[in-house]
Amino acid sequence: MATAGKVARRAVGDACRRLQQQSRSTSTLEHSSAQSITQGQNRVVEASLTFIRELARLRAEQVRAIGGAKATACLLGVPLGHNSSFLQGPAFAPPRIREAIWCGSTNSATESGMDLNDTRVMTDVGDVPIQEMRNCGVEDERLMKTISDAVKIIMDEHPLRPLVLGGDHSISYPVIRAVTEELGGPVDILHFDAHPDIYHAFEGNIYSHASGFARIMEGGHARRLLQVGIRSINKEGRDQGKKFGVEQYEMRHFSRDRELLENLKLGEGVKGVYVSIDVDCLDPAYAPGVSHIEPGGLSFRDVMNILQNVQGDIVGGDVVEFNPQRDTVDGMTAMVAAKLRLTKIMDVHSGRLEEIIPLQSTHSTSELTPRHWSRNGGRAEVSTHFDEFHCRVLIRTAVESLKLVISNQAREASRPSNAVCNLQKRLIVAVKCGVLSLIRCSS
Ligand SMILES: [Mn+2]
Repeated sequence: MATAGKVARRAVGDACRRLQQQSRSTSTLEHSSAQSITQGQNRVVEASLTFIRELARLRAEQVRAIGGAKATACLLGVPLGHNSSFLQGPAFAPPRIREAIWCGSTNSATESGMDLNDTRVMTDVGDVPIQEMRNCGVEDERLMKTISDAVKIIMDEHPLRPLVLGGDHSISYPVIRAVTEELGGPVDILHFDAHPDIYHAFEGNIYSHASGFARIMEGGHARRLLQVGIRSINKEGRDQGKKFGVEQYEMRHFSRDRELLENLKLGEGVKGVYVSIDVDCLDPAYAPGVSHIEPGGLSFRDVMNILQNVQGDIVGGDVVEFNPQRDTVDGMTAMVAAKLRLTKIMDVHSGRLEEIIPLQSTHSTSELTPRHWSRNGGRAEVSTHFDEFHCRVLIRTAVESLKLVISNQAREASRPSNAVCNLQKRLIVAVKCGVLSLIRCSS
């Protein structure tokens, strides 16, 4: 199992190298360059999906081996920001949200008692390599299809269900399209947002983050679309909403609608419920790290109460539009994004609490997650329980944290504080230990 990921990763590297070589030689082979570039792009896309497929298989095998899970939330990062109409920072969000999930400042329990260290509650297959594909000239329609394919790959692996970390809101369309195609029918969509995102096209872009729900409704992917938190809506937004029969709950009426929204029963007679959370649904006081700051929004508690009370089978979800470039230095919005996606979505994904067989404390495949490491200040023992995937997650998390620390230092252009130095040292230790463990896993 450990070598499958390695083979896939090597395939991605080889495909990229071949494409680069091809690109270099196009000047001498102009007549065939377009064709060979297309072939190269095909290989890069296929290699990217192969890596996600192998990871999904591995994670699902682990979950099934432990047993007891009816559904497991499977994180999939989609670092795509170029369909934003204003800032493109959401492309950098997925690693920041993962960092917040495993941050040692909070424990790993959800409010309703699920433990995120239980791999049956939440697992992760990494990111769709959006920027790498764009660097190879892969265009939007193909990118959108690749996102859909990645979601289908996850859904093919029982009991995984996709929980997508954006990215800007344009990614919800390919994700929801994949979910409904895979399930064979429409879903009910619970959509939290300051904006309805339902322009026919925004500035000529039909894939704009402001147009995703027009594509979703045109495609017949939703029976009901409930938009909650709306407070930045113009005539076109209202007209389009009427045209598609969207239920738009505007913030100006929130106190009136609160009871209804806290008692939603969705997904009956269709294939389930999909939850799409644009972080800007929250008032910027709770989540300043968004591209479009709209005062007068929901509180974190408001969103939690609606999510925790919704009745229905949640078949997938996304958290989008977190922009780390506008967050506070201590990552306040990253934590909000992390916590938002760890509530009701998680709990339903993992089946009812009583359907989970409690793990023996001596037999936890995930007892040495990055969270465990940060709790021990990076001094955790290297255990044979440490599988390849956890090593990779650990290394990635540590490297990303290190980058953040270094970039913060550079930005501040001042002497780093002792706290920052200590964090840096711990992260370097974590990276080294992670690499060592990886070597041990592979051998
Ligand atoms: Mn929005």
